[in-house]
Amino acid sequence: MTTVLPSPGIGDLVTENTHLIGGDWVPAVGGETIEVIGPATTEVLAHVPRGGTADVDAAVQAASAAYPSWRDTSASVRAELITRWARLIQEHETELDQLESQEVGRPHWGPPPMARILTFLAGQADKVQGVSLPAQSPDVLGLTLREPYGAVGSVIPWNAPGPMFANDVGAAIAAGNTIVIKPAEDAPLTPLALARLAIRAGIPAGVVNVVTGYGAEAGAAIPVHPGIRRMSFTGSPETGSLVMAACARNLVPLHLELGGKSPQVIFADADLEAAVPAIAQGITLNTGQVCAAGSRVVVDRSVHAEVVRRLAGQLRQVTVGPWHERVHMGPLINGKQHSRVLDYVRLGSDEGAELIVGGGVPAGEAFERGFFVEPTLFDRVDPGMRIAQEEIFGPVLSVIPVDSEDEALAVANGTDYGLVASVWTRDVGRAVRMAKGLQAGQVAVNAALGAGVIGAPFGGYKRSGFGRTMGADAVLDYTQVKAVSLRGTL
Ligand code: TXE
Repeated sequence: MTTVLPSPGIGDLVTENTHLIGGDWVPAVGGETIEVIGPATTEVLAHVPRGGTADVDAAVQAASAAYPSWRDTSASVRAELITRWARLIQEHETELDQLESQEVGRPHWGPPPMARILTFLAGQADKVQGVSLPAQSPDVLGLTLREPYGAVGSVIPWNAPGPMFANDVGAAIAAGNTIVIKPAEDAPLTPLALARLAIRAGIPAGVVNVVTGYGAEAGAAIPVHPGIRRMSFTGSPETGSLVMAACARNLVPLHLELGGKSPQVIFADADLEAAVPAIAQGITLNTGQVCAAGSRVVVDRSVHAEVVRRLAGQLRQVTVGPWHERVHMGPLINGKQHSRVLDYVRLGSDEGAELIVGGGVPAGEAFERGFFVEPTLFDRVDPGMRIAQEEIFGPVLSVIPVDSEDEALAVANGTDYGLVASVWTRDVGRAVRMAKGLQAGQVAVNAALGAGVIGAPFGGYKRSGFGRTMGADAVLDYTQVKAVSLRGTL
């Protein structure tokens, strides 16, 4: 394992101290900046503007001014521009991968998915359709139009800044909206680089605006701005509830993508050779900082000991370290998340769960700086424990033994969250019952969560949020329906 972080720099897609408003790369109105820290080394990677209310106001004005012409641009031209953007991203994929690796701290994991996401969304732009409606009289034509909202707002988190940016911006502008988006203060560089490529692709000035800054400043200014017609937020339930309250002021429609406590249910007849590596990967990917992370293993008691033995073996093999191809798992994003995850690990032991693997900071000089934690496995977790109920957002896996299918379903559904779930069984009848019974926006059967399905809508049940990203539904979510009745003279 290499423990030296390569220093590729931030590349030339990002110009320090500027964000994008109306096609111009400008500093914050207040002139202040924020340091972006690499979580593997705690070194400053770059500075970005500390935007606030005035910057958001300028961005919303630019988005509102650009809206009529973008709305009226033919859907196939919008699709072509977004496709060109996707191609440019592909041409710069190594640079983008390095940039995101550095600011999030994750290891290199192959070409980033932004080009694929945008190619899919571009293909939806000219498939936004209304319907024709029966009319009471022969001289009346009834139909629906699906129209964009106007200037929309978005706040995204730091765990996957590139894909989050592509998902939200791509869907919004494919549908004909213009957007003001605030990336997380911890990871704004990949979004700024993607925005630069959007401009290079020929997407007109003002269609995509990026305001960097802190959540309580730039973030909070977006949903309350009277020019914002629709809002999208991805992040914690606590902040989601603040954004929802802010949207209530101007009655702005909202799409919320919050966290998860996703169950992975293993029955006695499961293929453990397939299930266990997928589950280990599901909790160590991006150091567990994935809203869909499968953080609870709900396992039939008859195979429980074997599953724990195998999971422990898998997690012990996970190599932890700074950015490098051969490292499986990088650091957590910042000091706050580091303390949060280590506090949850202590809490798990205090609550009486059995610590099987990990539980601390890896030993060695390479880990003295940076926000590293070990992959951690708790066994004999009671479903009521806080470590089984609350999103930890780190590589901490809880195993909960159960005695029946009914109990497995009750435990799997027994949290406030409902983002994704997986089931491992060879019994088709049981697979069908579980797929229907699980309260989650996505269910995978005998497959890793998501399982590489293209165009699957993604979003939550219960307190994991509402609205969908990623599929064709994401573009439709960025439209509103108008019913038109047209009377002609006979
Ligand atoms: O999230 P916040 P944090 C969960 C995860 C994590 C916890 C805390 O459990 O441990 O949240 O992370 C912006 N108005 N998720 O504190 O605060 C902020 O600048 C408007 C799950 O980083 O939700 C950032 O851009 N915006 C999640 C974004 O909100 C505000 C991903 C997310 O930050 C704001 C991230 C405000 N008042 C964390 N305050 C997922 N679902 O994937 C902050 N922000």
